[in-house]
Amino acid sequence: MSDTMFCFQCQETSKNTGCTVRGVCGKAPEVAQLQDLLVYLLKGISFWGTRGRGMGVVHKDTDLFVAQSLFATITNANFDADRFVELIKEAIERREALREEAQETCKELHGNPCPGGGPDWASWNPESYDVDTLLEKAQHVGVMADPNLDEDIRSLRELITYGLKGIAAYVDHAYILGEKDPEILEFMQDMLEATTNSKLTANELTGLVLQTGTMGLRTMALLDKANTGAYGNPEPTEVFLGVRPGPGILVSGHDLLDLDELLQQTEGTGVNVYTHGEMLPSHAYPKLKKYDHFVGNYGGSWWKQREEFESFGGPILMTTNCIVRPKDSYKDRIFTSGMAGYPGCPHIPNREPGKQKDFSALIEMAKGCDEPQQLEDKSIITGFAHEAVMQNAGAVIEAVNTGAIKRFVVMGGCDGRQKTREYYTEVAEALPDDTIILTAGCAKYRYNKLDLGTINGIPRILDAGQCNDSYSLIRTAQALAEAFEVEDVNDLPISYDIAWYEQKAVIVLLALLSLGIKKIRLGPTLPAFLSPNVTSVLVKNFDLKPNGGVEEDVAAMMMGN
Ligand code: SF4
Ligand code: SF3
Repeated sequence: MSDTMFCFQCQETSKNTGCTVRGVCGKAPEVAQLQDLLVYLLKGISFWGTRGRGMGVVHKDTDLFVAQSLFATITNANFDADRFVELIKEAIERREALREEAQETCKELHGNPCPGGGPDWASWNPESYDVDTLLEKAQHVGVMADPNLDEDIRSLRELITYGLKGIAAYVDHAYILGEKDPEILEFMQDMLEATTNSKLTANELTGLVLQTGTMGLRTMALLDKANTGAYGNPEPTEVFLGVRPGPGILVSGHDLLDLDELLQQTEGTGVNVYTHGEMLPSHAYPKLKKYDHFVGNYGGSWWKQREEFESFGGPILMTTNCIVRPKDSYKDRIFTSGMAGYPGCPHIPNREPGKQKDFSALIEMAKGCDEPQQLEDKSIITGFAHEAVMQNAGAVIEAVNTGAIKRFVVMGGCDGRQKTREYYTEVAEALPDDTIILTAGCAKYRYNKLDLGTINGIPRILDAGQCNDSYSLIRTAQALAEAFEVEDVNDLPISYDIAWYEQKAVIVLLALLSLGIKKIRLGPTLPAFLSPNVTSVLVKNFDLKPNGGVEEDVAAMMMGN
């Protein structure tokens, strides 16, 4: 068993080449290796899933399981080795059930047990589920398992895989709220299968990258339907950043149903609920903001949690990424749910049919905890998702026509802890007063508390919501294109200065590229998993560029470059 690992899926990867000893995110080599093995086995499920589908053999729960398992491997979602052992075991059991039925059906249809036993990922069974046995196998299945693989092919395969991880997160959220689209799950398996196909050329894989972006957009649309269907269209809403007397529970991540059920279960208990990180935009949903004890947003971006969770004092629910290794001072107050996990922190079991998740452990703990210490007392505005922007479309269009608004700058994406991300604060400050920042995702925390004023009453920072609500930014761009009768969205006065960190930002980027959007600035570094040739293709076809200096980038964007 080796204690080395290789992971380069996120922006903070070591030396911008790859984490090989331990993740910069805190991921232990053992967890990284188990994640590699899980992804390998998901390709095995996809082998049988794609073949079985052609014969009418479909295991819907397994299709969703593939998405949920990929979701568990995104950056900062789940650090719990035991959980990955369970997922590996379930993956093999599900794959075997699918294989048996596919082979039997094939025999019935064609008279022979086609298509054979399949490749290793479709047929390997461990002697035991002992972690050492699994880790031994994991040594041979990771990103660098074949050192002779062409680096462009590896790059494109990983780009597709990371895009799929973003899709996985969003489709899981949609399914949780009852919005389903089996073709998305099928597509994920088609693409996982494609990443094992040695016949595919770099050109063909590039085509699949763009198809992944198109499916990413469809997934974000599905999640938008799920969120707005369940909770109404977000409304521009002032969110209080201070605290109220009384105990509180802090909710982070992206899962709105967890938040909804927690709000219902805390109503009338005297326990307040606060959001952290990517949960901030939930305050704009009519059916969530109605709760009086839903007090406000506490703190800032995910990477500040080591200080902010300590001062919060009460229990914290992490519904998805981003979890940072907790300090001992508050580790016993962290709970995880869904696909998130952290060793030693209690995990709230999934809901049983027709029932809610049981958050009583958090509520009881909150009653005995210190009250949150106030960090700030102002408020900020969120809730500028597509419907809210459409309702103000007249004012926006008039402001563009009169020259009051010269340019929109999309600055969505992820935040991260690297100091170089101060660039985004500086860009927000340096942009001229006649520009509007369109944002979504936790990238907003780099500038959402700045007082940038308004243009004709329109706030200069329009926050559409979580990273998945980048869909709203695309809808806004399309609506502007219609209003100004512009055929090509690239002709609009919109610039893109996107920050990325984890794989949900990868799918947002691919969605933008699939729409033909050009001249996107990406930072604070280009992904390590893009080989020089793949980068050149993106530069040539899409004019994708790394962000540069603040002044030069602002000047270039104002010139439409
Ligand atoms: Fe490194 Fe990012 Fe992978 Fe964590 S997720 S191990 S920081 S590349
Ligand atoms: Fe943020 Fe983790 Fe990506 Fe949802 S919370 S955008 S980084």
